[in-house]
Parts: sequence; C-alpha cells; structure tokens
Amino acid sequence: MHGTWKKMLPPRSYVIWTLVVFIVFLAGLCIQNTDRVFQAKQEQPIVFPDRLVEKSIELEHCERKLLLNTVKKRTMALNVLSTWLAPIIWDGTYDINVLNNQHNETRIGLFVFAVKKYIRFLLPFLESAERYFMVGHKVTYYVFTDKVNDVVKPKMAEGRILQLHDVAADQRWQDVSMRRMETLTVFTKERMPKEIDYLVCADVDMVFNDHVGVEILGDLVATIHPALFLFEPEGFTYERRPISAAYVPHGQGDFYYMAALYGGKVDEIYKLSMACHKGIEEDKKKDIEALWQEESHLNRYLVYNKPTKILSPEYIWDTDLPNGEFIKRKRFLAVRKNHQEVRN
Ligand code: 4YA
Ligand code: UDP
Ligand code: MN
Repeated sequence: MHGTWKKMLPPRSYVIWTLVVFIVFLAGLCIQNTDRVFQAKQEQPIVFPDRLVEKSIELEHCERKLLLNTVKKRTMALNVLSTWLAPIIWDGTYDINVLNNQHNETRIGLFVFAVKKYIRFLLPFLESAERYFMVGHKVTYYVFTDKVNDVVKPKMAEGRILQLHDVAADQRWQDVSMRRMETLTVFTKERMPKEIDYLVCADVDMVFNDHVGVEILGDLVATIHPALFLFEPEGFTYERRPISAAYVPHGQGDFYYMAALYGGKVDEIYKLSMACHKGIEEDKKKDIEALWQEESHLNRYLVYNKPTKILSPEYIWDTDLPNGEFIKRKRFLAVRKNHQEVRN
C-alpha cells in the first residue's frame, strides 16, 4: 500500500518547484497590492451627484466645475471655493508652473514631531518628502525628537536642510501631540522668522505619495478631514462642551479640519499656535482636555479665523477610508499603525 502511494506522488523536485512558483506568485500579489495602495493617480473620472452638476459652471483652465448649489450642504467640500472665496485645492484647479515661478525665492519649513516610538516613522516620512514635497524649492525640516542621536538622515537634494531639535518625551500621547503647539509658539516667534517664509506642520506617521508643492502655500491654510468631508456640520467632531476653550457652538463652523497638515505664513502660525496653546493651558487648569486635543483647538481657531486657502482630502488620506472615488490624487497618506503599540 505504502509503495503505491509513493508512486502516485510527484517527484520531490517537482514539489519544490511548485512551491517556489507559488511563493513567487504570492510575493507578486503582495507587491501588486502595495502598488495599488500607493497608486498615485486615479484614472477614472470623478462622477458628481446630478443635483450638484445641474447647477454648476464650467471654468476655463480648471478641470473642476464651480458648484453653485453647495452652500451649507454636506457637499461643500467638493467645491473649488468656500463661501468666503478661499480656494479649495483639488487636482486640476491650479497651474503649477505659474505658482512655481511666483515662489522661486520662497523658503519653506516643514515642522514635525517624532517622539518616542514615532521615531520609526521619521525616515520614510523624510524620504517621501524628498521625493514629493516642494521639490525644487528651499526647504528646512524642523524635526523635534527625544532621540536626536538616533535619527537616520535621508539623502537630501541641494537647498534642503535638516534641523534636529530636542524635545521632552511626555508620557501620554495626547500630551506629546499637544506639545507641538507650545513648541510652535517658541519657534515661530524666535527662530523661524529669520529662516523661512511659510511653515507647514505635519504628523510624522504619514508618507508623501504624490506631488505636494507650492499650491498649498497661503497666509493660513488647513486641510479638510478625509473621514468627515461629506458630513453635515452637525456631525463634525468639534469640542461641544462650552466649558472648554475649544468649544464650537452648533450652527458654527464650515469644515472639520485635520491637524495632520496645516500651515501658513510664519506670523500666522505664531498667532494660531499662541491661541491654541493658551486654550490647551486653560483647559488643563480646569482639569479637562478637548475631545481631539490640539485638533479641537485648531478647529475652534479656524471657525473665527477663516483659512485663506483650504486643502482638499487629496492632501490627507488613509487607504481604509470610504468615498475614495472622489479623491483623484492621494498625495499624503497615513501609515497604518497599531495605535496601542506605538502610543505605549
Ligand atoms: C486618525 O479619524 C488616525 O488615528 C486613524 O488611524 C486614521 O488614519 C484617520 O486619522 C484618518 O474625529 C480608516 C480610519 C477611520 C478613522 C476615521 C476618524 C479620526 O478622526 C478624529 C476626529 C481625529 O482627527 C483622529 O486623529 C482621526 O484618526
Ligand atoms: N507623536 C509623537 N510621539 C508620540 C505621539 C505622537 O511623535 O508618542 C506626534 C507624531 O508626530 C504624530 C502626532 O504627534 O504623528 C499625532 O499623533 P498621532 O499621529 O498618533 O495621531 P492620529 O493621527 O493617529 O490621530
Ligand atoms: Mn497621525
């Protein structure tokens, strides 16, 4: 019986080769998969709801229509202008050559915290920034970490500078996140005015995945939260307790912005960070903390100090999110992380 079985089995080399082919096939699948996840530009056109297209205007030199029917509706974020006429930056709404010429002397800072376990995100963040962030412009990275000596420097193009700064490692992740505002109040007052014109502030657990250039520069710039861009304002996750300095009353507020990417002129970020830092301190004295920490304070500030430019969710995306069919370019992507593990 045993002998018969053995004869029916294929030769050993055949089994090994089949296994090898299978493993290569699996590896191929995985590579294809990352390719799909990090695909830069979605090819199929964006289909807008009929109701929106019915009342809209075709703009010359702009691939997106001006929607006339979005005010105070949940589709406001799909437009190219806010109600106060701040541009909402989507693919096809700007001429990058004109803007690059305007900004040929502009100095840009990129501010980022990489504290405790988040140091692991820093190199991919910086390497992707070298590939996609303000390519061809003068860039200074302001990196704040508790592990200055562990930082691995990326290969950097000419005109780009890496500054490493020491920062305290707070125990709670919420405090690390909020300390960014305090740090900004110091640097935007003392050092940055001498070194840069515009500052961009970002989360480190992200990678640039497509062009992010001077089209994002403006006096005060914020990004629409990619999970809430089709929500009614009632559903925005503002801080709703009047006792908090981050309080936003119902009926107020235009967009819910995400603190993973915002920026502006250095003096504007000085004012913004002062207001948010003060709010955080006031809350601490009352022994409370806003629902989404500094993001709540940022949102409150932006209700009363409207951004002059708004970035669409093309500028912060997470591949796990719904409604991706509205997002042609996924320019700045959240890196998947085990929240519990990295925050401990
Ligand atoms: C962050 O988002 C991350 O913690 C999440 O891992 C994710 O990257 C998200 O950003 C985009 O209401 C597919 C995940 C769906 C999560 C949607 C909700 C959270 O929204 C909050 C405000 C804060 O902005 C959080 O930072 C954000 O979560
Ligand atoms: N951060 C850090 N170390 C920490 C916690 C937070 O450096 O232990 C910084 C880091 O830049 C991070 C940002 O604070 O990207 C915001 O925190 P997180 O990304 O965890 O918030 P989420 O985007 O998940 O809401
Ligand atoms: Mn993050």
